[in-house]
Amino acid sequence: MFEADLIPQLDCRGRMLRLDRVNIMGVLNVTPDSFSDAGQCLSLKEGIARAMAMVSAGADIIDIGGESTRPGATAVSADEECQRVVPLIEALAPLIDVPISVDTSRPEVMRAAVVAGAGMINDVRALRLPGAMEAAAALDVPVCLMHMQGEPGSMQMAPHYDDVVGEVRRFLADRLLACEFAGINRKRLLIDPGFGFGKSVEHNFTLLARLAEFDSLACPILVGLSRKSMLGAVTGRNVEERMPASVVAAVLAASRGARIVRVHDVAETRDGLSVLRALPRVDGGGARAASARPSWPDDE
Ligand code: PT1
Repeated sequence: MFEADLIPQLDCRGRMLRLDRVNIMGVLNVTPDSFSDAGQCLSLKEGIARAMAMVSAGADIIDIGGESTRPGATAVSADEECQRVVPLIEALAPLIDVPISVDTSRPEVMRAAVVAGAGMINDVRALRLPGAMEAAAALDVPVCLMHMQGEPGSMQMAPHYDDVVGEVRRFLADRLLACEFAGINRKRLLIDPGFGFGKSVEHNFTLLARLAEFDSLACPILVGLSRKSMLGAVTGRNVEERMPASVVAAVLAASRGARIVRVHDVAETRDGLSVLRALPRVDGGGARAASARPSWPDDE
């Protein structure tokens, strides 16, 4: 058997994502509210340049989204969403070696994006929109299932949980089962607790502290903490000043088992993860020490 066969990895339409280490997912939003050039969308040229810069800085996957899902965001039409992401994916795919994921909940966008060259689906609605489950199953690419309470327009109004970790875990376990029932192999599924999606600051930090409890779902964990308001709440920083807190949050998530960190600041996150990676394994520390950091390929 070849050594590569022993390394757990995700096949993103021929582009591999290794799961024996922490991967950096670089965020590329193609929404007018993300990059405000007086309401203009990110130009194709600029999108390609940003994606290639993130790959050069160490991104292992690029996540492209055409609909903002941040708190209070308003929905766009499927046509508009396609027009934003498809030309960029088409132009970018031949220029980079790393996989591209499409951040969408709509089946028509999933199909068009995968035809254009995307190798993974990142769905903040966990394939709950009509037709999304069937589309993802037919496309046969890895899918990230994220937890969200409510919808982006209203999710931050009154988030409530009796047991946030238990409820998010239960939701993800149910979605994993629904996917398997629809014919999606569990080996192709990732889970994400959905930081900032219908959660109070306290809910978010409880999920981060107890991220390792999602290990029992036996799927790689993806997290997005970068620049989020939960970091603003504890630092008092505006969104453009949250890079250091974001790097710390990404490293904390990785130390608790996250395999993919979705970030804006790729180079800085890479440095932070290098520090985590430098920690030798400590014997005799019991379960805490064992889970303090993920295993790395160069350990053996
Ligand atoms: C995420 C994520 C995402 N986040 C996945 N996809 C966003 N899988 C978009 C705030 O509180 O965490 N995981 N796609 C961006 N969403 C938000 C949410 C941005 C909350 C900001 C906030 O500031």
